[in-house]
Amino acid sequence: KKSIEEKTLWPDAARMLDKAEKDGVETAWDRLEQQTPHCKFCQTGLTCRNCTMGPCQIRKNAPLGVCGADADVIVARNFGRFVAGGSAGHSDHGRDCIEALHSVALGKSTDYSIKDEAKLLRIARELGIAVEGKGVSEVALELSDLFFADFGSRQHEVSFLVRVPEKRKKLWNELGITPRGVDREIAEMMHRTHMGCDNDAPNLMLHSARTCLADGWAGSMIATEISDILFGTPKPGKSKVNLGVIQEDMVNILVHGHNPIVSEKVLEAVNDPEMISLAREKGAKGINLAGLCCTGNELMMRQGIPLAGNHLMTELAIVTGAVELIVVDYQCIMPSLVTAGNCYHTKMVTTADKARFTGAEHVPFDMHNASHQARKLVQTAVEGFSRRDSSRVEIPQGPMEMITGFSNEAILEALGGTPGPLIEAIKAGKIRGAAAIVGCNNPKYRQDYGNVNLAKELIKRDILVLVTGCVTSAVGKAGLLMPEAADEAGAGLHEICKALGVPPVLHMGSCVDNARILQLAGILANELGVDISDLPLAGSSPEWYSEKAAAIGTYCVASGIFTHLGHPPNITGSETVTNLALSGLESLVGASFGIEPDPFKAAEMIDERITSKRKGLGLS
Ligand code: NFS
Ligand code: SF4
Repeated sequence: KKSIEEKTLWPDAARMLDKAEKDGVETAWDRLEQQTPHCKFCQTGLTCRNCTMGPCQIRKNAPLGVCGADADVIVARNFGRFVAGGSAGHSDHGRDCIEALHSVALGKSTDYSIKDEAKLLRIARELGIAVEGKGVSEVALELSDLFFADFGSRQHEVSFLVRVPEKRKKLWNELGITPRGVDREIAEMMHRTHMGCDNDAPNLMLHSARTCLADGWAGSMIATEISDILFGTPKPGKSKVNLGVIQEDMVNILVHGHNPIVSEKVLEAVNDPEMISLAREKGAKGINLAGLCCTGNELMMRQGIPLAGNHLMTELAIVTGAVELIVVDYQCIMPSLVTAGNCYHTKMVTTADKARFTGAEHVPFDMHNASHQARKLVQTAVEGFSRRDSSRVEIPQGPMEMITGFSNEAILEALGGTPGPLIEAIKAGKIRGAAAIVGCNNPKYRQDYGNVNLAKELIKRDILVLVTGCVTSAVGKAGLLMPEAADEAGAGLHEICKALGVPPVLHMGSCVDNARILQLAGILANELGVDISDLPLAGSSPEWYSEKAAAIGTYCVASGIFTHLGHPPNITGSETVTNLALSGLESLVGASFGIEPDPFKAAEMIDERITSKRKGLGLS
């Protein structure tokens, strides 16, 4: 049995794990213990359930499934479906954003509006839409139509490939992995992995790459750009992170999930004076909103709303006993939250028809009722305040301060409008390169140990760190998102951070916002006239768990960026697939995966990569 110390890096988590045990609340760590050891066949990818002649398991004395599929085919098929699931998640979120923009453009929704017209026009122009003489709604309509088309089957390539360097596009064309349409690539993956279709592991892996490229350069990128258009492009600002952002004397509402389409409306309702006076009538000082996971990142980036924590903090936030309401939309929401909530007075409300949780109340949100529904929710929360049992409340104190809001627009502005100064700093070796640390928590690791230590090691080596998703909370709690953290950086990075007044670790948003990092890589490559794979860049997901994280890793590699993972996906049962992932992809797309659970060794691995890329560019 793991000690609390072995489960997490954090005092706030440790206190709540202790309380959970006393209160009889089961957590992911407990259930992991019950599930260990895991099935070895599934862990290595050697189980196939794709038809009823099976299920089949590949063993020494049974090397082929009933249909004749071998280990390579089964592993590659399983991986293909895995990343198709992740790509579908990000992209269906993107589709919901398009629907919002579309209904605003048609004047059908008064619940949403266009907050950043300049960005709308800029993107429309970038994608070849003539904007002169047109009204904002007309442009928004044409842009949403174009994005809808990016999900279909009639385009030869998704629109945002205009951001991809020519060399990379040529390479994708030659390999036959140019992403054509988001839904098309995902559906084709389901088709290819039906029994008796694509039975060549490398060919399946190429389509995995294509599916994930459709996620990164379309589904996710569309989600990010429309969210900026509807809710504002992030600018640097202050916020706070850890469970201490939950307030004892206030009504506490947590938003969890992914799409700002829901959480932004909850924020509006929380700020409604009528709601606040209702809360005061009930004896609370006011209404406090905090975020969890990615939708927390969305609200933090644009509105500075504090973050209560990441993936493994979601159950523990409820254990404070001070949360009246947890509002969720979709993805990464543990079904156990309903049960945890029932141990206290915490109500869980679902908002998406495609993500219902047995035992939770369902208050469906759509484009035409969001403001109304959000007010209803906030009212429910306020009413819940009187049911709080103060003898069971325990909130860890002392939230950490952090700086958020580094969209590409904000980064370029900080640099004086062009990427030139960043490139100069890279050339001079003051910034030796950049690494994006992204993704999740996984109870198989000591929570955030890998996320935090990798970031610390990289900044020491003058490697600028960019973070999104659940790594945000990790590095934020460690103080690395403050300008003062520059003191922990190497001399070169320290100098640049001090000059610009920025932290050595930049918060760039939620997981779909990894698209911002792709865009930045494209900008830098184009500026230098090279391919993305020539740049001193790396990606990393030390504690990943989800299908989405695997999709991100895959589009990162397929875009030419070496990507470290703390542990491999379930592919090790096939030597062909494993070798392809770890080295074979290098000759195809100019990047591959690296696996290393130890963050100090991983830093070494990333450093080596960045050094060799610098050499390739003729830099010392
Ligand atoms: Ni990303 Fe967001 Fe967190 Fe992992 Fe889940 S919230 S989309 S998948 S757990 S980083
Ligand atoms: Fe078995 Fe082949 Fe069916 Fe998979 S597709 S379950 S390997 S028979």
